[in-house]
Amino acid sequence: MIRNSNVKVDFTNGSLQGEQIVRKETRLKEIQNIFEKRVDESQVDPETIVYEVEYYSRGENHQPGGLLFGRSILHPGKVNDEYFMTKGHFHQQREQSEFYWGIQGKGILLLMDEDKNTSAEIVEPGSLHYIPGYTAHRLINTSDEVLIVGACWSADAGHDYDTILTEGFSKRVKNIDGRIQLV
Ligand code: PAN
Ligand code: ZN
Repeated sequence: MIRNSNVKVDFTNGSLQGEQIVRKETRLKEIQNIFEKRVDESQVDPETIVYEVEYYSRGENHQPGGLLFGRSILHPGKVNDEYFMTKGHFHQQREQSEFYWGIQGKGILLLMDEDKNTSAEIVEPGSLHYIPGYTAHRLINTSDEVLIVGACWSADAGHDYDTILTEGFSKRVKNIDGRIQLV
């Protein structure tokens, strides 16, 4: 029998429709400590949603050989001189790589290897980013509109957030005198 796929991707914004779509939102209060300076609650509400992730997962989630496909939506905003960004992580299985691609908006993909060498790539509609294994990755929205980024990664890659939470990235993207700078 020839049948329809049970999931659809809207390539204008990366949104997924269908079964087995996992969705998660992350609020500022959950990730306050990734920013260098304290969140000033008179400037930005800790309940603000910083980013949303959705991906197609066929139940073989943590099994070897599986793939996950999805998108991240990073909202515009700042905490002092830093832009809204994702927590960032190494994969639990360090050798696992990942593809990102820009769909909407503009931002930066910050990459850091295990020796803390950092590089940064501009993410914009049509840009494709290969994140090699052994490389931590974080998205930063440097614009005033939403940043949407597609992603495809190994289902068993896993996320190691602790290393970044304790050691951080060796560089930060900041708005200094109205300019985007890697410092
Ligand atoms: C992405 C990220 C997503 C959110 O799907 O998980 O952008 O970032 P954090 O996981 O760092 O909060 C990915 O890289 N998966 O492996
Ligand atoms: Zn990843």
